Amino acid sequence: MGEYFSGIGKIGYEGKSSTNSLAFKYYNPDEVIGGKTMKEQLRFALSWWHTLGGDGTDMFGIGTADKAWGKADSAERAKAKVDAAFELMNKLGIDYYCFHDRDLSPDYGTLKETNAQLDEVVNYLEKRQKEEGKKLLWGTSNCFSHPRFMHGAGTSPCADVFAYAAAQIKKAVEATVRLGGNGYVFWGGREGYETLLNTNMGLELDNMARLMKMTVEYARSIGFKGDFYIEPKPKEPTKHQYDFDVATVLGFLRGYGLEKDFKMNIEANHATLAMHTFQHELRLARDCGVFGSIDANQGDTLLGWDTDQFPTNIYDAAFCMYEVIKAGGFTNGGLNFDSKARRGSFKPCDIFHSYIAGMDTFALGLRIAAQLIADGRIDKFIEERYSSWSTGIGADIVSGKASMAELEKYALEKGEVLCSLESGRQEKLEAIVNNIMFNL
Ligand code: XUL
Ligand code: CO
Repeated sequence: MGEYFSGIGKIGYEGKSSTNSLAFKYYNPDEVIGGKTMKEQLRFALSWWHTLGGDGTDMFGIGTADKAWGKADSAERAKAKVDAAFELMNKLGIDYYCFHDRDLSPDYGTLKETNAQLDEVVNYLEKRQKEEGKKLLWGTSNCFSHPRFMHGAGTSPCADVFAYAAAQIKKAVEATVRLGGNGYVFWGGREGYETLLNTNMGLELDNMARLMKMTVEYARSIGFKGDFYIEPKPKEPTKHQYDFDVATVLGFLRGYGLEKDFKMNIEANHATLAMHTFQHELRLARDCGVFGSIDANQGDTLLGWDTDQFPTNIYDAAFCMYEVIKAGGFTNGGLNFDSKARRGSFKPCDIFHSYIAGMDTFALGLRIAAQLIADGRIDKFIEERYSSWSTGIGADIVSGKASMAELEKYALEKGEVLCSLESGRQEKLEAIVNNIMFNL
């Protein structure tokens, strides 16, 4: 087994004044921040698809990066990818990885042959992950790339395609369980529509729920103890994706009685495509008890698609880690870099620069979030802003004691309530955040 990234050694922590581009400035894995080591708080994961497979191909041009890993034969390449992945994880100090079934091993034409080839790679992966002490954060199934999924998988108008997708997911779940996966993700690849003129939306949603129910039952029956996640995204590849955003997915889960089995895998770029902030999606998931895992990346404010850039926005990372800490930290989830280096960043060392940038961004975000919480001004402000709900009429409303008639009586006696209001103090709070951030 050769070395794929010769000339690059283990990436160490050198602190914020280092100018070494192959060193961490903020990520110090064993340093304790907010009661846990940074490694435990952040649970970084490598994405198999972008990192080992993504070569920069876009709608206007072929790949720019060599991701053949020195092998022309696809079965040999699949194993080489495993070796390259573990070398990367070891050098970057990343403990977890995530995959789609077809990232590990491609489609070989028949499901039988495809499954047999996948087994070979899973066998190898199982052996190598034990040797290297690496873990599977989550697995998933690619039910969107092949032409058979052109109209969707679980939401295809064709029952044969549904059956095929179920068979493929069954196998992906088995691989996830064998590899000790902490989670299993549903991202609604082509589960959506282009036009309602050809779409039976009610049936498609019912079928999607049927597929999820079957998956949960089967996975539990073969011993899967981890979490199931839905990863919301509003559009792309279809014009309208059913798993639009956290709120929509919550409605779907509750409507079909799936809410006890699923949490959310929230991706930053998907949040912004849905016209939400990343923090909005995280906050809603946290408040509704369905926060699970994160796909860390960022979009571009000028581009209306999923650019999957490595995250470098410190504000977003800080507010994200604030929500993660407030949610009690990750349990089965983690921070998966569903991110790709730009097409022009095509050299092997760009993979390192990208991951270092992303990991340092979230490490700094964690440091800031812990400071925001320790400082207490933001939390105290929010607590005081809502203090009218813990006494008097507010407490009576919360406990269900106050009726509409009593509230009417109260309002009539009280008169104008404008004078009960306080300023929202947004600018003051934003300045507090800046003060904490730039004092670190
Ligand atoms: C696509 C996306 C997927 C999911 C897993 O936008 O984010 O890679 O994370 O299928
Ligand atoms: Co994703």
